[in-house]
Parts: sequence; structure tokens; C-alpha cells
Amino acid sequence: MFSFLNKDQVTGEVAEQALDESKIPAHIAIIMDGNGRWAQQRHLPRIAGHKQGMNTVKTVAKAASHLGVKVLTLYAFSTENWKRPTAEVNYLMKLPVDFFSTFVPDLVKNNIRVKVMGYTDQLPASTQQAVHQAIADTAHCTGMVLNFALNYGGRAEIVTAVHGLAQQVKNGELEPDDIDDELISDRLMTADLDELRDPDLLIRTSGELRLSNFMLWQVAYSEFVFTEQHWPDFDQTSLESAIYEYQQRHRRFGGLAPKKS
Ligand code: V07
Repeated sequence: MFSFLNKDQVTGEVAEQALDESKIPAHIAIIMDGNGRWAQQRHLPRIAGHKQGMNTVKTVAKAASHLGVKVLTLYAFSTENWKRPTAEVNYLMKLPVDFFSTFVPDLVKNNIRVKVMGYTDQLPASTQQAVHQAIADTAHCTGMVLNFALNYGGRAEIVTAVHGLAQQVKNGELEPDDIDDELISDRLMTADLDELRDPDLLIRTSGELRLSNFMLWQVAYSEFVFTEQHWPDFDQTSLESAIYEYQQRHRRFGGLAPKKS
């Protein structure tokens, strides 16, 4: 089930109530929507919103890490985003480069490891280079995983997994009956996150109530929290409010008893 946080909840009292530190969602995924709208409301170009959005990524990544989140997955660029104006796409492709040059030392200081999921081989070479550098420079970090979905699409991810399984069946390496939930999960781009592969909490900013092809398989049992705040306005308090909302819910995995954590 989902809920909509109102302005009081994101700016005030709820976040000040103590969070239960034993029930921090281990994996939070965020659809970072509303950068363009944030800019347009200020009569700024859309790219100014993306730039501010990148600063929010830094703030929220540090806040999540301090709260004890184990994986933070951020939808940075979807396979559909190529349809945007060329200048905007070109700007977006530079953001990982900017991000790397300004934030990697801070990530290392906070023991945060960068991971990327998506069809990264289709990105410009300079973007791929920056991404690989960020991964390499944080490879030794043992704290939170900051997982960027870059040129990611949920259906394409499932199609890729099914192709792999079908090929193995064709080669006689696998029986159709061997294909189950776990085997499919093992072929998705989140497989290397092991027991943390499925988000506990999915947040979408900026008022849209859609999944937009994000982690379709992995969010099967996630709690959804929607907020009207645009991504550049989202901050530590907003994150705490969303986690507070998450903690108020009884989680049922299709069964009768709430999940024991
Ligand atoms: C992007 C900033 C956040 C708001 C939403 C869209 C714009 C961080 C990255 C990034 C990705 C990989 C990496 C390091 C940083 C990023 C894109 C857009 C394409 F290794 N923010 N951000 N990438 N935005």
C-alpha cells in the first residue's frame, strides 16, 4: 500500500518523532522526480534542476548512510530518457563526471561504495569512464552501497534475464521446471546485492503515482511512499519522514503474520 506525505509531514513534526533504529529499511530505492519542474517554477533552465538534484543525491546519500541504510538505489537515468532534448541528455551524461570529481572523497570518508546497474555500455565513453572510476575508487568501502540505476529499464532487465535462461534451456543446461523465483532474481542486475537485492521501501518524489518501469520484479513486496516534494527540495528530514511512514505499517508478505525483522 502507499501513502502520500503532506507538507506538514515532510517539513515538520513527524520526522522529529524518534525513528525506531531497529527498523530502518535495509534497502531504499528512490525515483528522483521533479528536477525539471523545480527549475521551471524558478524560471531556470531544466538543467539547473538536474544540477541541484545532484546536490540532493549527496545530501540524501550521507543521511541514509548515517541512519544505517545498507543499500540506496537511485533512478538516475531510464532507458526512456533518451527521448528528451539532445542538450538535456548531453548535460545528464556529464553529471556522473561532475559527481565523481566533487563527491568521491566524501563517499570514501563515509565508507560508501558506488555500484551501477543498467545498460552502461550504451553510455558515452566519458560517462562510462567516470562511472568505472567511481566504482574503483570506492571498491574498498564496506558501508552503505550507493546503487545508481543508469540507462536502466525494468522490463528490459527481465527480458535480458529470460534470454539467458532460455539459452541455457536450449543448451540442455537447465530444465524449464528448474526456473523459479530465486533463479530469476539471480539473473537480475541486483543479484550481487544478495539478501539486500529487493527494496524494503520505494520513494517517489514530485507527486507522480507511477512506477515508470523501475525495478518491476524487485518491488513486489516493497512499501511505497509518495511525496509531493520535488527532488531538489528533498532532504534528510524528508527521508526521515518517509522512513517514519514505513515504520508505521505492518508488513505482510502475502501471509498472515507481519514479517519478523
Ligand atoms: C543524475 C542528478 C539526480 C537527479 C536526477 C537526474 C539527474 C548522480 C549521478 C551519478 C551516476 C553514476 C555515478 C555517479 C553519479 C547521476 C545522471 C543523472 C545521469 F557513478 N546524479 N545523477 N547520473 N542526476
